[in-house]
Amino acid sequence: MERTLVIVKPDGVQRGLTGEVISRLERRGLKVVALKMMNVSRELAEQHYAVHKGKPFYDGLIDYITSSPVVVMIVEGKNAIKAVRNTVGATNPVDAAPGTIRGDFAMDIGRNIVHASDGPETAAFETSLWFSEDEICAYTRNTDTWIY
Ligand code: RTP
Ligand code: MG
Repeated sequence: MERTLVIVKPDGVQRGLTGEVISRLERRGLKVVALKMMNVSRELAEQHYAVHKGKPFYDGLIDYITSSPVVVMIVEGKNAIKAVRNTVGATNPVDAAPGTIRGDFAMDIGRNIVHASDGPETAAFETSLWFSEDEICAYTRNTDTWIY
């Protein structure tokens, strides 16, 4: 089982798409094991987006992610990192396939609704950056054997 970090970004929360995002992940068969709403401090935003420091869009990205509350969660499943990235769709919504979250609900690369970890190292770093161990629930659902 893999765990990955998913954030419903400020535009997703403001547009009332939090439930839609969670619902799509849950219906796919992924399991939410941690979940909270929060305001993002600049310090946390800068740690989360450290790899993008110095890029032209960095300052705007930090302003955006700290502008209004986010809903952040850890999602678990077999190959969860890849499964979530594929459900979210391409970074630029105009390139995202219809049927993906970004392809169905977004228009602009700077307002693309969702963040999802892009690989195993990033997922490990991001899940521990946003959540403490005691905020994560390990549990069995009685539907799990119908998914795998
Ligand atoms: P995310 O990290 O949010 O899941 O998105 P991603 O992996 O698909 O994209 P990434 O390359 O990590 O970029 C992080 C976020 O920065 C914004 N961005 N703007 N050229 C631009 O204006 C530009 N490029 C990236 C997007 O909000 C992207 O999700
Ligand atoms: Mg990324």
